Amino acid sequence: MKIWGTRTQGSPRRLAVYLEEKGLPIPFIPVDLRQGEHRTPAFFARNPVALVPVLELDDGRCLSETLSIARYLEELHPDPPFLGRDPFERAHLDMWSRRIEFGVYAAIRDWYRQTSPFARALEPEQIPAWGELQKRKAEDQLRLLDRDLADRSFLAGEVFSFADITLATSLEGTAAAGFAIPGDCGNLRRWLERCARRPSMVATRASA
Ligand SMILES: N[C@@H](CCC(=O)N[C@@H](CS)C(=O)NCC(=O)O)C(=O)O
Repeated sequence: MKIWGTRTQGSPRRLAVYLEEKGLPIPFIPVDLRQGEHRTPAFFARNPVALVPVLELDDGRCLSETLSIARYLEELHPDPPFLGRDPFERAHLDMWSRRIEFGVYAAIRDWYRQTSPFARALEPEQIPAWGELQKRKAEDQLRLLDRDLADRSFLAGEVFSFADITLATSLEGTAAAGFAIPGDCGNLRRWLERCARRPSMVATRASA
C-alpha cells in the first residue's frame, strides 16, 4: 500500500505521526497542492473531493479522511494500540478527535486559508474578515483547552492521542504564517512543547 500526500504537510503529516507512533512504515508519494496535482482526473479517481491524504491499497481500492485511514490501519495492526483498547476508550478518543478537528483545527485552517498569501493557490477568493473571525473562534477554543490541560498531560488524558496529533501539527504548521497560542495559555504552550518533543513529531517535521 501507499499514501498520496506530502509526509511533512497538513493532514498527511497527521497520518505520518500516527504511523511513526505505531511503527508502521508505509511510503508517501508527495502531492504538490499548489501545482494542483490533486486536481487531476487520476487523483479524482482516488478521492473525488481532491483532498490528501489518500491510502491506496495494493488492489487499487482507496480510502481518504485521515482518521478513517488510521482506523483501517489500526484494525490491521492493533498493537501497540493507539485508537483505544476498549469500547469506551475508542469512543472517548473519537470524541476528542472530532472535537478538535471540527472545533479548533477547522477554525485555524480557515484563518490560514482566508488570510495567508501562501494559501491563495488553493483559495483564490479569500475573505480575510471571515478568516479573522475564525481566528478569534480558534483562540476561544484554545482558552477552553488550556483550562482542561491544567490537570492532565494530553487532550484526552494522560496518553498522547489522535486529538493531540491534529492540534499539535496544526499549530506547528501555521506558526510560520503567524498563528500563535494566546499569551495567557501557559498550559497549552507546555502541552505543545511535550508533543513537539515526541520522536513521531520530530521525524515528520519539515526541517527533519
Ligand atoms: N478531513 C480531511 C481533511 C484533509 C485536508 O484538508 N487536506 C488538505 C491538505 S492538509 C488538502 O488536501 N487540501 C487541498 C485543497 O484544499 O484543495 C482529513 O482528515 O483527511
